[in-house]
Amino acid sequence: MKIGIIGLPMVGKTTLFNLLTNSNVEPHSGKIEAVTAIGSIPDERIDYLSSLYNPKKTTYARIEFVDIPALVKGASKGEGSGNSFLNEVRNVDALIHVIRTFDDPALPHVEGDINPLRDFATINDELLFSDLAVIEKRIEKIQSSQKTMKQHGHELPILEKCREVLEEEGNIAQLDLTEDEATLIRGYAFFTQKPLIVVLNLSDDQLKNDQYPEKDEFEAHMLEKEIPFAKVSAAIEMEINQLDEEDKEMFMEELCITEPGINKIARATYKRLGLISFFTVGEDEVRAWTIKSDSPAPKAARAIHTDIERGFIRAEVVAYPALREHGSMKACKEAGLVRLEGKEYLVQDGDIINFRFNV
Ligand SMILES: Nc1nc2c(ncn2[C@@H]2O[C@H](COP(=O)(O)OP(=O)(O)OP(=O)(O)O)[C@@H](O)[C@H]2O)c(=O)[nH]1
Ligand SMILES: [Mg+2]
Repeated sequence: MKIGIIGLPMVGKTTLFNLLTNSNVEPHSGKIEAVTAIGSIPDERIDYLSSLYNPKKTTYARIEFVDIPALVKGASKGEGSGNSFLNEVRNVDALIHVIRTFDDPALPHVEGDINPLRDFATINDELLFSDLAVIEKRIEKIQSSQKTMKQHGHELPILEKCREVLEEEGNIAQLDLTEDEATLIRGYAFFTQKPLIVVLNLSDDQLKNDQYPEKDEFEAHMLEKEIPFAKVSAAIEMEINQLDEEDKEMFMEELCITEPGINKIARATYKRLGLISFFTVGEDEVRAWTIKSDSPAPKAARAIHTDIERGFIRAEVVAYPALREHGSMKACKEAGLVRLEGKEYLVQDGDIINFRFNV
């Protein structure tokens, strides 16, 4: 899975990217190319399983993040460096929009003051215009000759439907598409069709007091639009990460940071994308696997290897809380908590699974 990080200039995109992926990209380099790196999603359940099995290798769930250059108001009309680079990152599965609420006189906000709802709308418009530009270009191309009309004319109705909803300031995600229509436009990878998660970058004080400018207005809008949002303080967390464990805990407590920002972001992302984790355990490896929720057992097995899906016989399943409570697989077996599940079983978040298969 690949998630693009977008937002206005100087909001903390690169700082967040570094935090999420443990990278070291220089902040505010004014780069206009996208940078990609992989982040491990912390999971206490994996920590525990790893302490139990002492495996050679421990693998957390992974998400690929892309630090996308800043968008500015009017970029779609050529302002700043324009937004043509956006077309190079259309292949992301979801977008994180970073909005800044921290105020720093040394780093003025591009719009002069802090207003998260305005910034949300500015970026939304840029995504909308960028999709619109792709659609208009395509329609023009199709209509340019009889030959292209004959070959691609059937795409016009759905493209026009998309154009219409964008012109009314809606997004393509809200269209009720038939399967055929969805297939026809899949290749365009429209931004306004992608799941969106908002990350607010707060100052340490704002995070501690859960207060920032225009908070009520902003949060009401997010709830109304059903957009998940997470509040973090990227720069502070970066600093805390450099400390040793003891100091880390002390600072987190002092700043009322109950959990690292990446956990909040991962949770919002998994929820928005309808994802869950299941685990495999053993002396070689303890590992988290990410799948769509409501996946039947053979489909979940596919995340590991298609052979296991093909040769699926049964799944031996223990729920994580049961293992945590009883302390070993043996004790779970004795307590009758290891279930044998068949093809129809829908894998649950936190299931520890041993697949039996035969190919
Ligand atoms: N005070 C404060 N400064 C921050 C915070 N987050 C980031 N910054 C600072 O803001 C500046 C810009 O941060 P970046 O992470 O480079 O922001 P960006 O959005 O990637 O910026 P561009 O790529 O130039 O658009 C840096 O000097 C950061 O140290 C924060 O939470 N508080
Ligand atoms: Mg940056």
